[in-house]
Amino acid sequence: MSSFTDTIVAISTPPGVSGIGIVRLTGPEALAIADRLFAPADPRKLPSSHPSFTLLYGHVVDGEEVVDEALLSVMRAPRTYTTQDVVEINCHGGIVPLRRTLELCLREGARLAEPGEFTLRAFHFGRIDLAQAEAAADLINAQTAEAGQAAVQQLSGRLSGQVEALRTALASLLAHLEAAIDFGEDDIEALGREEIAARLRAVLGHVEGLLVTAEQGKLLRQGARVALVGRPNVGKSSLMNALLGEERMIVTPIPGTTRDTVAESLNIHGVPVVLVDTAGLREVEDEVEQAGVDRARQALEEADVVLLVLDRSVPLTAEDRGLLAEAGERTVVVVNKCDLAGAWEVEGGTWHAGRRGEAMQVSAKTHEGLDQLREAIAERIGVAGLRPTGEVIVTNVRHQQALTRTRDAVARALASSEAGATEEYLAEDLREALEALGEIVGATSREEIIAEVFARFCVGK
Ligand SMILES: Nc1nc2c(ncn2[C@@H]2O[C@H](COP(=O)(O)OP(=O)(O)OP(=O)(O)O)[C@@H](O)[C@H]2O)c(=O)[nH]1
Ligand SMILES: [Mg+2]
Repeated sequence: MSSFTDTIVAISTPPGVSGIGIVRLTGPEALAIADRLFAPADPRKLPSSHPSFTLLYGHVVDGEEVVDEALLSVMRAPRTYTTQDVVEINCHGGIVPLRRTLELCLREGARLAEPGEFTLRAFHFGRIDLAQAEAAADLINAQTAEAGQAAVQQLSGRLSGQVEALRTALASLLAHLEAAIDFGEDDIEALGREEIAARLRAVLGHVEGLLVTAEQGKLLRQGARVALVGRPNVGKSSLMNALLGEERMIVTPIPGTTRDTVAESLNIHGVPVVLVDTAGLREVEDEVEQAGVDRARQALEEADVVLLVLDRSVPLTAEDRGLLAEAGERTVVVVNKCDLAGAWEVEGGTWHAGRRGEAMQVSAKTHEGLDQLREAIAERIGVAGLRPTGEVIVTNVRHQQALTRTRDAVARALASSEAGATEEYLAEDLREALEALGEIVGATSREEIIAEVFARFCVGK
């Protein structure tokens, strides 16, 4: 992915059958290549002589043979996605017309684009910074509207703007310190210690504020895993169906119905939640069921939140008590079948099994208590403190790590400054903070970081 001067091509729409599909070209030869494989309906209107940001109607042709009827978008440098000439060929969205059009572009001199290479060019030519490039991938991969909003904010440069403001503040402070080091404090108008500390504190506060949003960002990006566990027949699969709003799982009165773990996604207040139904936990001889029980145990280990399901209509068993005894921070106790007469009591929202704890009373059958259960899950995964969409949220682990390094370096500088250390000490920490901030927007990123970022992209973006 080193050359930016050749012309690249990719199918930008997903494989499969659709109304239209787009073959996208960018680079110095994009228009010339389009001229050779496109026969405009009006022969005087060649792509290369066509004005920017217009559509051209005609046919993709291989010599005499018509490959497809198509609309061509002509976008001329420099105000394009990549800043180079871009041609998008809107074909019919089938595998054959798209592949043949792609092959014609390759034959006429284009090179197959690597994943993310269009966006890499936008970054390389300075139209967007690294954080904005990552936001393009995040937007494509967003699974909820809220995650999409966070990506849009970042794509528009709002996070980058804040990072740049921090870099400017630190760079100006560093310039003062370096001047003081070079010329001595007497010769220049040196900043007082108080002023330096105040400026460092302001930067630190801002960085910490951004880091607080990273927890929320992690939720929007990765979501949370919620496992339904319990002994057989308590209604785990019924609850799974009720929460999903569809009859996804087989439900029967026979204990041991679910044999494997099954994961489905659910949107809770904008956070993508993966809900995992599991085989009922019990001692078994059956080899198949045992394998299911092992998987259920594993799902329990991996979950961010564990819904421990109990059946109120029959007395608690030794298995229930055993699971209750294991209940930890991540566990929400769910007492199901509360539409039936209770065989044991849940008093004042607590369960009694040697220990006390909060319990949610629900019915998978009547859906009673399901809203409260959703809220309890939301609270456990930390959705409660979500910021309104539209604010800048740090959603990227790479950014979070760079901000953490920035925070540590600025905190060290602040401590040195308060301890009366020399300018050299302070300057060293500020340089590190600047370096870390620069990595977010790509100003100081090494090649490997950049390559890693773009490897996450799909082909054609
Ligand atoms: N009345 C009533 N019956 C329920 C409720 N939830 C589940 N059931 C019934 O309980 C039985 C077992 O339900 P499942 O959802 O298959 O239970 P499970 O925990 O997934 O069981 P395994 O897959 O065997 O571990 C079925 O007959 C359900 O119809 C409920 O809230 N009220
Ligand atoms: Mg089941």
